[in-house]
Amino acid sequence: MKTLPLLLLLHVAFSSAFPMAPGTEDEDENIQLVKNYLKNFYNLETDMQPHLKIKNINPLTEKLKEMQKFFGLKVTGQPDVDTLEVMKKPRCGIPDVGQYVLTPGTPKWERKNLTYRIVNYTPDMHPADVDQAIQNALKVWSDVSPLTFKRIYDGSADIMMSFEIGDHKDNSPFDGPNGYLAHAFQPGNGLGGDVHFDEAESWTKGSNGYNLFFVAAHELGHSLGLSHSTDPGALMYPTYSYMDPKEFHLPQDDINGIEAIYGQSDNPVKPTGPTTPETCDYKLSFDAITTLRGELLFFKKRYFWRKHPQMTEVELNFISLFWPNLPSGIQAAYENVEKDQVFLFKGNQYWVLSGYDLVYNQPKSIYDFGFPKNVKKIDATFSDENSGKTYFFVGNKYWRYDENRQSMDQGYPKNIINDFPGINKNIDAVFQYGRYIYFFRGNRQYQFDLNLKRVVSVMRSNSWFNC
Ligand SMILES: *[C@@H]1O[C@H](CO)[C@@H](O)[C@H](O)[C@H]1NC(C)=O
Ligand SMILES: [Ca+2]
Ligand SMILES: [Zn+2]
Ligand SMILES: [Zn+2]
Repeated sequence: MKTLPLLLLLHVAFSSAFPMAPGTEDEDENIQLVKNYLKNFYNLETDMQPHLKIKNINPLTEKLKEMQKFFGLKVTGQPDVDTLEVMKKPRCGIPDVGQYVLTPGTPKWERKNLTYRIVNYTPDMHPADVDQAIQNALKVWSDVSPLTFKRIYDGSADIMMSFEIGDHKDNSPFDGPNGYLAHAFQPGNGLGGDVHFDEAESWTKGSNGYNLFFVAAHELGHSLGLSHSTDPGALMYPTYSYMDPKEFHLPQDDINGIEAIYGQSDNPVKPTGPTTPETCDYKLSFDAITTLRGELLFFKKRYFWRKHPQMTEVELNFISLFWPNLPSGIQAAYENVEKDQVFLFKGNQYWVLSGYDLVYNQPKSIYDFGFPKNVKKIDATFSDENSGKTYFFVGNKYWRYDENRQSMDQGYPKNIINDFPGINKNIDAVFQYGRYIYFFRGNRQYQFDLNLKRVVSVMRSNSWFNC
């Protein structure tokens, strides 16, 4: 597992999120993984003598529950498939013991003018790119706080940043490739504020290996006094995720954290950042929805929810975690079940998944489908499994495409209202499930019967999430 590249690792994760047949994983290896993880990140005492165990309380189960609660997993106290999957993700080396955004005891810097020093470089990157990544990571925090960072080239800085290998004499040895990527110390003298990167990783300025900017920005959060956040969209979430650094905006959860310690930035415009959508928010709306091999994928901004209609669990993920080359803000999506392909649309471009894999990294043009040039984007789309016809909704009109002939049917576009009575213009998302078509607009969902040609039920958009 450890030597697999990130993408492969995540693909394994994707296909195993739902219960698998028992005995397909090495039991002993999993138990060791669980023990090590809980020891490292949840203070599990593994050398406790059996006779000292408190009756009826299994510390392993209790710590496991704590970990499951932190990650928003089902709290079972059992090392189930979902739990093992989270434990296998590359992550920051700092424990998750803090329940709150601030480090317990709220350590902080008493000065606002801090210094930093880049002690050494990694051979993986050009030194100028390392400097740039670190500078950008510091800017993430100075933009939203009264803190300033001045670089010094020798002597002792508040924040000493270095690449280290294995045991580097601070009681937190690194573990070779993957696993722990880096760690940092809370504000204070000596090691306080320092950031260490595991030199065994492959550091990059792009999406291969680990992006130094993201890891540095996260670790600097610890240097300034922040702990791990339970918000899966936060920079201070403990596991690594990649997105295009140019598209990165510090999430609101992290802004709230740093402001709670140091107050607001001196900038007259109050900084704000993206918030993570809440699964059970009754106002929740979606950008696009599609089926994929029996599951439902609900897209919104940088995120998507994954739901198996027969399972109660819902998973919120970053789009970029599974498909680094897909943009955020997917506007429409459909599945061609017969070909095992999913088509994802944004603006006048589309991407194709074959199963779970992106077929080409470069998008294609929607005009391939036969749209006229005045169509600039697709609002929503679904493909009718039975007829092999794909429906594209744009404003108050719809087009119908024949998947077998690979061309638009004659006589389109038509008015949506005439053929889908009760469905209005500007649809957010649509998908087919069983004999019904589900249309989404804002926080409303319209269950449409294709045979009866009418809406049979109106529900909240997130009715699929068992809220
Ligand atoms: C930070 O500012 C204080 C007050 O202006 C000054 O005394 C101190 O020398 C500065 N420290 C650094 C490291 O620049
Ligand atoms: Ca490592
Ligand atoms: Zn961390
Ligand atoms: Zn260290």
